Amino acid sequence: MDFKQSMELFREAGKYIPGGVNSPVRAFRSVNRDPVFIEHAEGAYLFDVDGNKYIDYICSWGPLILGHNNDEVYAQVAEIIKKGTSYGAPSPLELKLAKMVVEAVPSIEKVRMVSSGTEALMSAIRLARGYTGREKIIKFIGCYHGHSDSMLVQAGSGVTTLGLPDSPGVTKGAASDTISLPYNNLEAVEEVAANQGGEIAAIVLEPIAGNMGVIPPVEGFLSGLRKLSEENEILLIFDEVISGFRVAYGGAQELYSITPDLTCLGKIIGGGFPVGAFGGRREIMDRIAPDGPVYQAGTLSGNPVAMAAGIATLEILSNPGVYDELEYLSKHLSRGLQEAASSNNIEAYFTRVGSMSSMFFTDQKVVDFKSAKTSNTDIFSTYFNKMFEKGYYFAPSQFEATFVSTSHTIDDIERTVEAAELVMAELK
Ligand code: KE4
Repeated sequence: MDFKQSMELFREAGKYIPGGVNSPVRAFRSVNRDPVFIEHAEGAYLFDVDGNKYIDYICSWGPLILGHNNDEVYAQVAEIIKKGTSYGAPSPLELKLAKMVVEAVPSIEKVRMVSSGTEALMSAIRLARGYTGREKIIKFIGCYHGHSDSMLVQAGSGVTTLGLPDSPGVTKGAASDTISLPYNNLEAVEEVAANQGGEIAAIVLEPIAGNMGVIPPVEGFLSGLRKLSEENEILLIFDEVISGFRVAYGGAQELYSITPDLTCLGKIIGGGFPVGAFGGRREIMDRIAPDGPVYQAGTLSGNPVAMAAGIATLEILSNPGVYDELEYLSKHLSRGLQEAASSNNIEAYFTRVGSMSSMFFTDQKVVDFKSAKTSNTDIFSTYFNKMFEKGYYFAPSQFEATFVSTSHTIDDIERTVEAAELVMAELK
């Protein structure tokens, strides 16, 4: 594979953009290579500026559950763009997507659109504080909830990938109200609630962690948090920016039958356009301006183009059989990689919920950040690079998720597994 043009672009980009990228994980730092620049994408495939083709297992970090340039999404976007791109005023499309989200996620009675997952979480945290009159927030080590100050405390995703201490610029004040506890550790939450329950506005978590690699909730964790939060009048916030419409049409809360007080969404509901959303019970959401005193706003919130793409995406996802297809493809991939690793005596731990999965290069059972960090990131980097150079584009970090889309074929999956078998044989 030739990467000449990408390398030239990356060198040039470094002069104008921090790290040459507009989001740190894209810099490929933890896999010790320069990123490639994408020229176009189609279905399950990415094509870089040097003409190399890849099977894409990042899917734009989750949004493209239907693959790149889905015909129906494209058609609806092309149609709306003829009518303008941003009105700065209400549009019927915002109402339509809001109603689809409310119908899909019963815990959401009202929803506010924003332009990113970070904005959704930041707004939900402010709302929880405004609604309860309390200030402290419990989050979980290794979960990533976007880059707003109070969430950048022992965060996952790029913060973990780049091995950054909690980010400079986050003031002690901002961080002091955030309590970070080990994921899947209910006892730790019970202890804090016993001592400080009355000070805590919300418990926020990814109901399925996707930013320290994929880590499902252990039996009783979510239900225990639900019970604990009710007993202490703490709001339970599910960050479903990844899992929303990913693991089920109603998200992780449908899969595990747990009803949070607030839910944050993003990624898939924008169909590849900038979007985020937060929603929940009417009595809480009515505290948001202009009905209530908790201020939140956004120039491009509910942008008609993003709404059109989101509507088209959810319309397709609501069809019967879509999640069965995603389950079939993702199970086949995960099992194939597992067989490739075990047949080559490569120590690896596998996790999967629906069409989000991970392979950790460790012999430990991975249930939280601490056990995820036992993974051998050098072996991951070697595996990543060998697969990448064969045309298989996984997340350039041990601490991210692998996604499949409805545009992946079983042939794509089987070719990927065959390539992994060859790579694993070289690793041992
Ligand atoms: P954005 O602000 O990036 O739209 O969403 C933040 C966010 C919130 N909550 C969860 C569970 C998330 O996973 C994210 C963002 N995910 C990362 C990758 N894991 C986005 C990729 C990136 O940072 O470039």
